[in-house]
Amino acid sequence: MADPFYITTAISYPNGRPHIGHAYEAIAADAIARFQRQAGCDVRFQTGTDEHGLKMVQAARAADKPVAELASEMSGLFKAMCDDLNVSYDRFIRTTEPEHHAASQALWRAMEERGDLYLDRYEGWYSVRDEAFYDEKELIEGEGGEKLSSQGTPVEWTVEESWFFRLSKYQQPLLDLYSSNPDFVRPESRRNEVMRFVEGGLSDLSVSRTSFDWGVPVPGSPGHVMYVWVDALTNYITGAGYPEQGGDWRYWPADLHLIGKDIVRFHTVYWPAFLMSAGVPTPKSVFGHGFLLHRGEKMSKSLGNVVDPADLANAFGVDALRYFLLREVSFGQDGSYSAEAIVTRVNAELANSFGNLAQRTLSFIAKNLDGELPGVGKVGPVDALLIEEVIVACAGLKTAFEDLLLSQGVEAWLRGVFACNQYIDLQAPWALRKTDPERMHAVLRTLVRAIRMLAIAILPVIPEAAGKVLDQIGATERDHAAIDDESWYDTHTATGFRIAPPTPVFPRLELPAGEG
Ligand code: ME8
Repeated sequence: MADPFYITTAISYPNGRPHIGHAYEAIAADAIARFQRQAGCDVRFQTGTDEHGLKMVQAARAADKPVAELASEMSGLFKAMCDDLNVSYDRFIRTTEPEHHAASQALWRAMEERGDLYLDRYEGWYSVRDEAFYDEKELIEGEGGEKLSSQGTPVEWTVEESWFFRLSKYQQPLLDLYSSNPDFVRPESRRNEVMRFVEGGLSDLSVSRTSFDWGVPVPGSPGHVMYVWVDALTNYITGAGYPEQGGDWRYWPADLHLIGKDIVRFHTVYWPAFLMSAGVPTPKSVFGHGFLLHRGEKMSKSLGNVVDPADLANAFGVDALRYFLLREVSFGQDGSYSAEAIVTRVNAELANSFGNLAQRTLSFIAKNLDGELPGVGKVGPVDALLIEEVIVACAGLKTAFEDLLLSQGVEAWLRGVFACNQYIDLQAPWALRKTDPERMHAVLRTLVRAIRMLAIAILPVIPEAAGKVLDQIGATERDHAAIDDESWYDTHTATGFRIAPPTPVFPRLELPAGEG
């Protein structure tokens, strides 16, 4: 049986339309999921929407709609975004599903049985924007002297009867978890932040609300709904079948929760503590990616720079957007995007480099060899050298992706593409056509082999375009293991496959009117 690999994104608040930050997270998770499938894992990839909480109630009030209606409408847009961006999720979960309510209540009961939940009164600061409680010592002063959370969001003094979770009890177990599993929080900078936070001591956490009823009811406690983060985090085990320990439970513990840097504390402090309390294994790793900025600025409705990912995908193409985001941003750090940056990078690296390589090679074969795959020909030492460089480039991508160094992985791959372009310029098959057709065959054959390897390696990033290149050369095996399959070419030639005149897979992009 293939090894299971369970990857999740955060589940988004459907209180508004998806933005490019959501698209970024979904695309990154998708590239990792596709990569692990190619490596032969039994991948389970979950994404979805986080539909409860006061923030949703307030958004619905502002939109003058029932909250369930707003949630359904916006959740549909998040799902459509994933579909449009070729995000290959296995499950799109909504926290309003009955199955998720049952899982959340089961987790609650398990924590209660452990003696970790007690009823008390909550008095303190709450930020609706973050759906988070803050200690007095974490607050900062706003420009008008008002109190703000450490994230700069408004806070309200809240007094309610509430259930509490004994988070304080888990300080040492959490510190033990971080030291026994250094990959539990990544990247390193986030791990240090979290450890410092936990070392500073943990207060018990208010985990229920009575001031509204849009949430998962607390079992046996009428009038209380769960604090939205309790049920939100539970989505990850709902997706593995909790509380049943049947077939899907093999995916748990998750291999990777991919989330943004703003919600690392919820995933690396509260979540493992809830799980330990309930006697459920903790996830293997949480990775907090950086934020995507628009021309270096934070996106906000007031600045009017919130970009709909569908507009970017329409303007530049899905694969161009995916490539740009994964290549441009060093994974784990903040990154910036703009129309010019997308156009420049995609034209340089896809259209002019990989695209041009495939286009020149395949159209030359279609035109001059009637599409027939070239035979061995007159082999030279440079041919084996090129193949070696391409193998190293593809292996570089693989090692980097295993460590979630996505941008470095694409960079390693590009070195292989550049090597091919240099080779084609130096070997000049078009000149050999008249002078040395046998040598031309060897050169073209080497190029087709190299193009196939490069296309397989880059599939997780640009699945549609790389898939088309592979279709054009008739390559059907697309797993990682197939990259090194040296017999492929000969077996394939024997089928009599012919390359048809190719249509370019990576058109050159133009800056839309009014941009730049
Ligand atoms: O936080 N760049 O939902 P959300 C990159 N429901 N990523 C960004 C971003 C940006 N500019 N803005 C947001 C929530 N994100 C909770 C999660 S999980 C059990 C519950 C990321 O809709 C953000 O960091 O506010 C988070 O990982 C995801 O988008 C959803 O954010």
